[in-house]
Amino acid sequence: METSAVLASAEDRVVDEAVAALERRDQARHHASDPEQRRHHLRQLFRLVLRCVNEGRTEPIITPSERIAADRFVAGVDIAEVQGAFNVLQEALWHQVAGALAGDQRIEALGLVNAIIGAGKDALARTYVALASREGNRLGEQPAPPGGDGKAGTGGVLAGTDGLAGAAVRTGVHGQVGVITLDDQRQRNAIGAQLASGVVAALESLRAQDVRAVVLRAAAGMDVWSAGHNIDELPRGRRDPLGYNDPLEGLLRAIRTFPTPVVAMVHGTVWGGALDLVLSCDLVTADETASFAITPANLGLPYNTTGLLHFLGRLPINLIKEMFFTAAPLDAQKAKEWLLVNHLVGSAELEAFTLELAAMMAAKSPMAIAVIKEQLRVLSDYQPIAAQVYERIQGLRREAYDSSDYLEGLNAFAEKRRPIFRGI
Ligand code: KGA
Repeated sequence: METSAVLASAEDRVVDEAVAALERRDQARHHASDPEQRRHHLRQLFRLVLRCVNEGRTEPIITPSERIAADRFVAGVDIAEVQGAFNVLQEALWHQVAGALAGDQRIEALGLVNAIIGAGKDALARTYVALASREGNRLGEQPAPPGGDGKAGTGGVLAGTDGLAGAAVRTGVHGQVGVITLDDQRQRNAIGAQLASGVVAALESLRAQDVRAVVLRAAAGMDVWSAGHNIDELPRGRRDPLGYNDPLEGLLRAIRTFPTPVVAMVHGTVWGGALDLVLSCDLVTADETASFAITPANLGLPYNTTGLLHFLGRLPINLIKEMFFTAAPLDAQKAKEWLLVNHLVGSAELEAFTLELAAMMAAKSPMAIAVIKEQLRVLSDYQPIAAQVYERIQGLRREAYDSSDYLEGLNAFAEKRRPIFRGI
């Protein structure tokens, strides 16, 4: 069953559960509230989430969330109170999704719900912070302090929305440059539904703040820029591992269609689908610790056609073949020689250099840049292909992801051993 159908049929149940949760909270705090008004607000919020689910994007919740924040701010309602409605709705949605869907569908749906509510909460908090700073900080909080990514700058202050886009993703703003920091040390920034939706929400938040360029980086001190697709979240056969709705695929589209330049700033190692992410950014800066590997052959995973097109648009085919067939990391110097990296600079300079490069682009005409970026995307994606040819490719890929080799690749990773591939 589709996520939208599951949610559409659960509107009353979700709203009831969320209202009841808020009432329980109020009773515990001896607060009085108007249940009918609250039900009305939660129903509106639910319908916004449903619209986002139907459209497969988070944008429809952003402007209304900003409006909700502005209304409640003027009414003197505490931010925690307003965020509470989003939180209880999110929990009620999780319960519905978890009860009605299973396996990968459930993971995908939860990721989508998290991304949508996350984008709403982010918009809400951003509006509160902006209004509060105009009115002398009614939030009673300072904007989040600069993180490890905040020391070098372009003269601007890091107006932190740190932590709002999701636990493993932080955002900051230097002048007109947004910085998105991947910070999941535990799983080495492996890209699953949560991290991907966090980055998509961070992009939306930065777009609303009118940034003119974005830097995508790993947290300071990490040796791994990203370990690629979260292997634990890959489907175990009988299903395209990199289908259109895969969270990493959604993230790549969000970066590629984002209207400002996005610079991947690479310190550390890049693996598998994370290389697709780096190459989906508009420019790449790196230091000597950077290396780049594309590793589906280690997993027995047939890479998706869209992904191969991304590589074909960026790198020579002999390099693509060597990288895919050996799965061996390309070191920083070779990556520079093959033009995978625009600028290779020393570790000590990487952050300042990248922010300066981004600031240079941020000072140019945003309209011209957005249009040229979109033209280049459309032109480089343009690959007329007959339906029969595409279906043949899909058929070949299906044989590979239904094979015992693919399962062996996943099992070997989980069991921390070398895979034994039999080619069947
Ligand atoms: N997915 C899920 N969990 C991962 C992961 C991944 N891609 N990479 C690492 N982890 C987990 C790992 O299982 C371990 O969990 C923890 O992160 C730290 O990793 O603590 P646990 O529960 O055991 P580890 O290996 O101990 O860290 P390390 O020694 O610092 O080594 C880091 C690297 C990145 C070198 C190592 O973790 C690694 O080789 N990871 C897999 C890299 C990879 O092959 N990625 C490709 C994923 O596939 C992909 O993107 C696609 C779509 N593809 O290739 O086609």
